[in-house]
Amino acid sequence: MKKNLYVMALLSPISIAKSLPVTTPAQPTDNGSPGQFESIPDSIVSSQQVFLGRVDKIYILDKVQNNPAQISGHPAWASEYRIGDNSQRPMDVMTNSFCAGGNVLGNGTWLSVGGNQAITTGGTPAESQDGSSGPYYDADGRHSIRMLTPCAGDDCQWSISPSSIDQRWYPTVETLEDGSVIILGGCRNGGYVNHASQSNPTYEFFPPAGPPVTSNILQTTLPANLYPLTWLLPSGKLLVQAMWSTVLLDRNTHVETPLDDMPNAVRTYPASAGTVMMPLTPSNNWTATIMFCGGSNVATDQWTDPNFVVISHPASDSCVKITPDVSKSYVADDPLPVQRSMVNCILLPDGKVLCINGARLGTAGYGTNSWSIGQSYADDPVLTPVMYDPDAPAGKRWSSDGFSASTIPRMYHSTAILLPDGSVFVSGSNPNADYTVGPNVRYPTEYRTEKFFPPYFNRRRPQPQGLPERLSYGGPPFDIMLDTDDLFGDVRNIENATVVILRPGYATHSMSMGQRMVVLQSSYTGYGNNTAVLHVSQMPPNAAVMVPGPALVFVVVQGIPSIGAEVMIGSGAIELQAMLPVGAIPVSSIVQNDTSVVMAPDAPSSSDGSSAKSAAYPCVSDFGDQWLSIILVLLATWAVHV
Ligand SMILES: [Cu+2]
Repeated sequence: MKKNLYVMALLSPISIAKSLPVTTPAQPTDNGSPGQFESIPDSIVSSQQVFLGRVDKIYILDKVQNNPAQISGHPAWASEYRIGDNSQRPMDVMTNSFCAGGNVLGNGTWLSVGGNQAITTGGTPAESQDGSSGPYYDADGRHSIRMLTPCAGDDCQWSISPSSIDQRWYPTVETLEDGSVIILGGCRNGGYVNHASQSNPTYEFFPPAGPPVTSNILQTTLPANLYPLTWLLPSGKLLVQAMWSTVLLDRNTHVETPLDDMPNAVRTYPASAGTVMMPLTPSNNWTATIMFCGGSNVATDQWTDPNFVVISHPASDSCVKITPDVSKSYVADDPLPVQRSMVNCILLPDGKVLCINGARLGTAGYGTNSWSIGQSYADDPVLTPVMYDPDAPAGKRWSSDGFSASTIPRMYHSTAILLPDGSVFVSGSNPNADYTVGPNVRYPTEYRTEKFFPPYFNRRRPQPQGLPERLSYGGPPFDIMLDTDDLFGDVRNIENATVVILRPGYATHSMSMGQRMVVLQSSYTGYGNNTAVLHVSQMPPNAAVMVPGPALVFVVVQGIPSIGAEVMIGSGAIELQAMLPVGAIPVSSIVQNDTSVVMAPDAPSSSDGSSAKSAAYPCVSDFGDQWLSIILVLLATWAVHV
């Protein structure tokens, strides 16, 4: 038996990873302290919408306003922020991206969808809507699809899609299995909340696939149904949550199946809860659970009541979860330690969720009311992040232990997004109709920008070798090599190592459209010299688990993530994705010494039910002399037995 194992090991084909382009992460260049904020250079436009376009580039969109940064002879309202040296360049996005939605197509092109009409100073409508009116020279953004394919150099620019959408302000954008997007909801002309006279209760697709389809939930959830909270589920249905209602939407038949009403608080804008799909993992069989935390308990008729003093209305601390492909009911989870509206919940590669920014009083939105502060509808900013640990016992899942507070209030129009080094980029906040700064402005147009460093940040990071640059749905497995430093000197740490695919998404208005994390199926072969190989399956053969397009891949050992590397999920094209048979991965084992193999107690088998028998074989040339010695030992053992 032993001999057969070794023979098969030696005759196994060299890892597929060796034949594909691979990347090897290193260590963070930043010396950030865990739990702390660090100031980094100011953004040149206020960060209302943000996404990570490449591992080294952040793209920021603002609304049209009098930003000092100029482009094409007018103020800029978009920019590129280079992560390595914090250099920035203004970008011309042409149409008014105020309160747009966004996401990434399966080919890696990012979209910023919808927005406001062309405006002039103070947000008042411009004389012309075609971009010919100063001082901002912006065109109507309400029908607009702005497109950007990120680039390594400085030559990529935003362009406007020739096909326009139905007029939408505050739409939601969710990417689908073929890499196209669905665009849902919004209103035609803005305002604090939606109204029947200007609601757009429909959804449509891009690339275009027919006229907009009317949606019942969007018709029946006025007024607090802007930016409907929407996730593609592994079943292929969409969870749509707006005001108190929840449905499963079948976008092919247009049937909406009601689920239970949302308890405790409104989560949609402008209540603006933090929302996140929890990691999809082999142990939960890639089943989606969505968490909603915070928001605001405002009655349906209260939103438009002239006596509603928004700024003194306390936010909610309630957290609930739903697993919509399994159950129609919400379940309560540990409440937030502090009530919070406008909170951004960020998936960290270790599977925890960092919730950051927001306010204890009031909601999103702004205006000139007797009670507003400046124009802010929110007050009492919550400055300390809080982290959710899904593996902690009930009652102990939230913690801010070791976290310092920021000094910068970040409320309406603030953002946060995960960076490849595992830190969080925190920027924006602007409850003002136009650029507003000054010593007496309590909640200004915010350019100050920070990084927040989660607890793992200053730990020595795994430097896995063999990370693929592309993943298929099903298909042959690949190998990732970890050396003794990556395993913190103990081969047993391979037992909890995971390979994580994480898409940070398009962050705006407390949402991260497209944010998702998938843990790949894997097994391992550990060696007596405290090195190991992870045998890793490709993506599960279901594009609704993780839609095609760019993402980050991390290897996490003992809760410490590597630096994230860029990986393309699927074909890189907007098309029906190929679903391949799932290649078997070997049974997990640790080779204790020269002559014995110890089988792990509950080694995984491949998802097609077969169980591989061979140990895998590391890439010699990629990994150095330690593997050569292992091979020589194996050869010697084999020779003795033969
Ligand atoms: Cu907004």
